[in-house]
Amino acid sequence: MTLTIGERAAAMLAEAAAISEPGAGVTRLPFTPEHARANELIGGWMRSAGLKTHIDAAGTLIGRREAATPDAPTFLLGSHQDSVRGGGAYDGIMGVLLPILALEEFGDRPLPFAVEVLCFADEEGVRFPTALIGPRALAGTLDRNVLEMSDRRGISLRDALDGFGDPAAIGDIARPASTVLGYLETHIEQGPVLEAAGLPVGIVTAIAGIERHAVTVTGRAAHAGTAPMELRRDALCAAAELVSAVERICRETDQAVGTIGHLDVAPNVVNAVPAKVHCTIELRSAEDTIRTRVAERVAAAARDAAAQRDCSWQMERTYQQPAMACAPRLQDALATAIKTAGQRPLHLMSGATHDASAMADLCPVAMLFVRCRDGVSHNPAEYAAPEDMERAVVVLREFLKRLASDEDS
Ligand code: HGY
Ligand code: MN
Ligand code: MN
Repeated sequence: MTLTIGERAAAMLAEAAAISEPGAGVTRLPFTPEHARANELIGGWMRSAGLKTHIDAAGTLIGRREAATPDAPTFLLGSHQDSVRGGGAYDGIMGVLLPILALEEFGDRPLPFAVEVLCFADEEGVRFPTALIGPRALAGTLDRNVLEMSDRRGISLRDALDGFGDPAAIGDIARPASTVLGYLETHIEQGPVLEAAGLPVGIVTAIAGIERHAVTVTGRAAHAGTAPMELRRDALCAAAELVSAVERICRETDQAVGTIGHLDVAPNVVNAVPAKVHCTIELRSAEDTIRTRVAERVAAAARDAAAQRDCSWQMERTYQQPAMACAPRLQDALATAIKTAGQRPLHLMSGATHDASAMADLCPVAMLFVRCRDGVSHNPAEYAAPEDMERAVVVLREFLKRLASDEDS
């Protein structure tokens, strides 16, 4: 029985999803044995579609299709192979697979531009307190100091990358902007907008800006039974007030969201007043000025919460990327491709960040969103329907055909 393209995509993503650490959902972190096995599988997908594969110094798996003429520019597509812990089967990797399936249609018919499908190693920033080293290396914006950052086991990004790419050469792979036509990332929406509109695909207008802070609140451990309440320096109570403040400030600020995704308590035992809390604060907004203002208010809330309990506090920004607008010309080309594919174009903002955020420093970028069931993502229940994935492949094909006719003319 011949599978539809959507059914093939679903089966291939299910196979990829099985390449994971044990546990619910998909846990596939960068520069791990799971990543190596995923690269083998995805490299096979690329080669079956006629792409030549290699891994660049930043650990990006690249499938390349040459142009009709050797000095032609390249159009880039792709997304990331890694997941969050306990994530879904579509975030990232679907945006690597669908362009590969779209390219099958062209067989070995040369296009007036080369095409590369990029499979970035680390977009989520879960293992290391940084992310996007692949697109940043291509854009020439990578701060190589991040190679010294370590994961929770003390393994540096440099050492982890060594088995995949070439840390010493990571500064040499920046692409000249003149050689790149643009970058188009296909991604599950991770939100409810397309489902609410009854549409299978959408066009991203802009990607939210993001900043992450590492917060430490320090009080004093004490006996839970003998320490009077008024003499305590309870770090967790101070942190709890800060957590509530982040929620309150972001609820009352339009276009801002804030999350405390990680929190550790020490000594973390039932009968001791908490001495220290480490937590992360993440803020996002489509407007950078809004995000900056929220961060100021959050820092003031941390100061007050700590002062009221005679605790000290630190809040260090560990990551940030500005809000990024997608290229109007590529958005228009996507809209035309969507209409040609028989769908209604809908434009929407992305609250999630993506590899495209960093690729925008190299070339014009666009994103094609695919409907996400219940808007659920970063969760094992994440789901994109085979028929929606098929429609996205048709849109990608129409987009590349239109780009080719523009380039030819
Ligand atoms: O956090 C994000 O927005 C992306 O999924 N890494
Ligand atoms: Mn993603
Ligand atoms: Mn994600």
